Amino acid sequence: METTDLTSQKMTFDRKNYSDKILLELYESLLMPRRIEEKMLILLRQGKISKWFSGWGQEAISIGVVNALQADEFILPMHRNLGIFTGRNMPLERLFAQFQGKLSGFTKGRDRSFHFGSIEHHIVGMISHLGPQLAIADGIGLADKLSKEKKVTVVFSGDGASSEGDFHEGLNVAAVWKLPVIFVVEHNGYGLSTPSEEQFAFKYFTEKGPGYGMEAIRVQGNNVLEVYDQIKTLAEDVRQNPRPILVEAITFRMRGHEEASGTKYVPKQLMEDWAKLDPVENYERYLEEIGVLDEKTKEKINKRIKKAINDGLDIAFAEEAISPNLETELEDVYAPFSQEVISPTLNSQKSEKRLVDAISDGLRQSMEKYPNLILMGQDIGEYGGVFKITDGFKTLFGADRVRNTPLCESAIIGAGLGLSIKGYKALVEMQFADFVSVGFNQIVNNLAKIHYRWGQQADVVIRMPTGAGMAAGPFHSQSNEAWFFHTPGLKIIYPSNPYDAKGLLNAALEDPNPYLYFEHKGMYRSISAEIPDEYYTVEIGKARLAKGGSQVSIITYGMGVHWAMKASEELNLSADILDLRTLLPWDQEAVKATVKKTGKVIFLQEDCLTGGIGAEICAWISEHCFEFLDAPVMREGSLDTPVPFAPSLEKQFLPVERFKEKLNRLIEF
Ligand SMILES: Cc1ncc(C[n+]2csc(CCOP(=O)(O)OP(=O)(O)O)c2C)c(N)n1
Repeated sequence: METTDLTSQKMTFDRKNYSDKILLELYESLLMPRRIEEKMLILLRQGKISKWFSGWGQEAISIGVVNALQADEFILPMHRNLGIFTGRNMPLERLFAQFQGKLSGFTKGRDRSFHFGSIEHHIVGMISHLGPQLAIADGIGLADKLSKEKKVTVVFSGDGASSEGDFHEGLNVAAVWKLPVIFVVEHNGYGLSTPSEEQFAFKYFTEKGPGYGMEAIRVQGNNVLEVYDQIKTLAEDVRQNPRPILVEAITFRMRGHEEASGTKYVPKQLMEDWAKLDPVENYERYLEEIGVLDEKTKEKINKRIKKAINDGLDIAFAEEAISPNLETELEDVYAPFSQEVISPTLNSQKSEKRLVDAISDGLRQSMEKYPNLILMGQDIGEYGGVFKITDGFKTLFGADRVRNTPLCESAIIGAGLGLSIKGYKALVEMQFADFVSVGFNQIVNNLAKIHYRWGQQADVVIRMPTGAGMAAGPFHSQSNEAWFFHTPGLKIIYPSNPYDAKGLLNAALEDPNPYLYFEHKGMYRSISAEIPDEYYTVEIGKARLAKGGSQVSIITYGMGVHWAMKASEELNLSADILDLRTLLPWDQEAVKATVKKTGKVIFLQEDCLTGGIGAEICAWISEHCFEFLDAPVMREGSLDTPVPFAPSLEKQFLPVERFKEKLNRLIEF
């Protein structure tokens, strides 16, 4: 749409059967974010706050929405939705403390402005990346639908953010799964300096809804009564008949993207036209015209608001700046969880299981143990997953809990977080670990950071079929554990045998923190062992001595354990082989113990050498175990190239032969 078309709306109000009381409540609710913003703009000029994202002129959308929903229905706002926060009656002193980075703010000074959520207020705040919000709303909507809660969730997006892939994925999943989610697009003409016509080539978002198989309506975003009435009506309908709806709210961004960036690029006339459509002034005039608002009431309301703002600011300003506490900062990265390892009973029944069966067995038992555990992944339903881990699960647990998903890794991981927010557990299967690259943002920015930022757990496990050796080429063979190893807030496990595979998966599903669970495709059907039939867990963060020896320490994980065993046998070595099992957090004690024992250490990984897990652990050994070393710390890994397809090239890529040579060198040192 040409941005100039946006003003074509006429501001007419229709009170329908709404009482004077409701009309006045909406007025007071609408006035609050405007008055706060006036104050914030002054504080910004005085250098008392550092940044401000203005919602000036767009307040009617937030206020219409927040008042139309029930207090326990989730709203997922963006950066111009102050009215959602005030409309949910958040204590203003906490809100202001949040803006100032104070301890009593919602993120304890760890994140800025509107980047926070509050379960108490049923608000899930954004991360800077904008689009990932939509999938979280899908997860919340899915939880409501599964629990038959008859609730609706509202998520916001700007018109600019609608160009992100996450927007498409979020809407598509909601449409396919008929989720009770209202997607409100605030069509405000610009995304930073980019006008709508440079952002997308359609006119109205209402054209998009039907393309997704979704109803879509357009509202005058500056008309609080219209937004309120439309959302209220839709919400009542969606609660009874769960489905997604796209609501396009036409409005305009009256100030800069953030205050420092200004509005020079916006035609002056456009600003003037839109100023006439100011949501606060027009609604106020309407209420006066119909005799609902008089001077005395107006004064009373304004006084009340002013006092609330000033009181809140006094408290927030009086609070001292945070004095950092190292322990709390580190502790809050993860949700509190203390694992109680469940060991198998002494004479437990055992059966021979391949790695693939062990994973499937653990998953099935966890599904039985946790009725709130939901599986999601491509082709995991009827088809049983491409590696058949979930074969028969749909019959056992039903299609609600074993969910075939569209092809959209980002939305499904985000939906997992949404489920977690509603008290569910989610397990997401990547068809191949390689495809996690298109869900990367949700993992490293949402799942990993949410507990540290505002104390929300992300009870999500992501299964990662990984590894090379099957001539599957660069996109079905990668070892990508190191992509995540560097991200605080995640836990990473990588079993090398059926016993650990089952026990570690069960353990990960018990823990409310986000996990990446790597399973080597090459071991699925080639490695088997007798393992207990009953449910058990393996300790997270604890390495396993795969073989005891005295000449040399080989520290490794996954397929590396099998290569190390074979090499030490072939070379007739007495090697101490340490299987890390958990990569994050890794077992420093066990690493130190083996180095101390042999004085010679080599790290082996299937992943490319540069920047891998070995790089970190070898650096740590050099720093912390220097006095025990009789030789340089060595490491071997795959070549620093993509994983090649042809078997001869792949053989050269993998570290097996180079490792043996290096091991010999180390022994002879
Ligand atoms: C993935 C990503 N790319 C770029 C940005 C920088 N950025 C922040 S807001 C914004 C414009 C968003 O426009 P829109 O969605 O229309 O929302 P509006 O600011 O107009 O309310 C941009 C480019 C970002 N936050 N995230």
